[in-house]
Amino acid sequence: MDDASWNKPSVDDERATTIQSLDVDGAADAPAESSTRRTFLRRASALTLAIPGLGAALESCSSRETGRSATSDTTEHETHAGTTGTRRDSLRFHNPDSKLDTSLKRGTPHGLSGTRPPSAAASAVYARFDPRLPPLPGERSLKLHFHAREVPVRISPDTVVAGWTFEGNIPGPLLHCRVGDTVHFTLTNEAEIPHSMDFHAAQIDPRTAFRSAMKGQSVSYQFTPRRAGAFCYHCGTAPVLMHIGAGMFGAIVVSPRTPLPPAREFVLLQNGYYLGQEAAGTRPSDYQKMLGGNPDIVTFNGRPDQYSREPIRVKRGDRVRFWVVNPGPTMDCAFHIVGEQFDTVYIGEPPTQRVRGVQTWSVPAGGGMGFELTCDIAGEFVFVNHAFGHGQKGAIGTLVVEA
Ligand SMILES: [Cu+2]
Repeated sequence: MDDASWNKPSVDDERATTIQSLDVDGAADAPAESSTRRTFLRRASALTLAIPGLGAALESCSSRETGRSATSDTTEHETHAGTTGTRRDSLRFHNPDSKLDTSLKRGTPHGLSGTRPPSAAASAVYARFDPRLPPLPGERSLKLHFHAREVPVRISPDTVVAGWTFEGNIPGPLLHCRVGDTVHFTLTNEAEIPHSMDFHAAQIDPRTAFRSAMKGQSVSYQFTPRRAGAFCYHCGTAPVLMHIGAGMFGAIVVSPRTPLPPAREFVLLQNGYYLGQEAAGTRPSDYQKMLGGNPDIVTFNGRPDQYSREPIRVKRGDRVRFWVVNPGPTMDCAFHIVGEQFDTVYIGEPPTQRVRGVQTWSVPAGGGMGFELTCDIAGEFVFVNHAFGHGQKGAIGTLVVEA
C-alpha cells in the first residue's frame, strides 16, 4: 500500500470528534440494577460454558497458545499474517453464470487454483487481526493501491489456508473515509488467475470499474461515497463465490458528514471457510463445499475464536460501536452480545436509519451495519453469531469492559 492511511494502528477517543445530539438510550443503570445484571452475567457465562463447543470456544486455547499475552486495543499490535506468495497448479474452471465479470470472454475457462498448497505454508505466522477502525484520512481523499496475491494465511495456531487475498491477508485492509471523499483505487494482480474489486460503497458502472485484471495488469478507478455506512468490498471475478470464499474481501466504513457520537469503533467481518483436506500443512478452498453452504469454520476477521483468545478491551463508560460487515460468501450474521443490549443499530445509513433497544440483528451476506452500546457495566461480554451453528464454528469473541 502506498498510502497506508488504513493501516495506522492507533485509534483512540481523541480522534472522535464530538457530536450533535444523537439521543442514545441506555443511561447508566442504578446500582441495584447493575448488581442484578452482573449476577445475570455470571449466570449467562456459566450457561454458555455449558454449551458444547461454545464453551470450548471460550477457553483460552492454552494448548495452542503462541506465547502472546492478551493484547489491549489501546496499544499498537499486529495486523498481518504471512505473505509469502507461491505458484500453484490450476484447475480448469468455467462459470458461465457470472454477470459481473466483463473482461473475460464468455465460455473461456480460467484457472481455479487450490489443489496444491503453497510450499511456504510452514512459514505463515499467526497474528490476531486488529479490529480497530482506522482513523479518518487527513485529506478528503483515500489513495489505495491493492495487490491481489495468493498466499498461505495462518487463520489459527494450527490451521493454514491457501488464501486468495488483497494485500496478503484475510480480510483485506480495513478502510475508513467520509461521505463526499474521493477514493482513488488501483488493483494490481500479482496472482496467476484474474481478479477484480467490487466496492459496495461505490455507485459506478461495474462493467468497467469492476472488471478483472489479468496477471501483471492493473485496474484503476475512483468513486465518491454518497451514503454513510459499513460496506463490503470483494473480488468480483467469476466465480465470485470462490473468490470471496477463498479470502478476497474486506470492509470500508464511510462516516457521515456530521460525525457520530464519540465511540470506540471496531470492525468485525464475518466469513465462512469451506476447506479441503490438508496437504503439506495447508488446506485449500473447496468450491463444491461452498456451493453446499455448510462452512467448516466461521470467523470474525478471518480467524476463528481469535477474540476469545485475545479479547477486545474497552473501559467502563465507553461507548462502543461495532461495524459488522458480512462478505459471506453465503450466510447471515445474527449479531448478539451476551449480557448486553444494543442502544442503537444502524440498519441503514447512519445516523437516521436506526432502530433502538435491540438484542440481536442479522446482517445479511453482502451487508454491513453499525451496532452501538454503552458499556456501563464492567465484565466479560461474549459477542457471537447467535445462529449458534455458526457461533460454535468460530464466529465468537469477547468484549472485556475493564472497570
Ligand atoms: Cu479474485
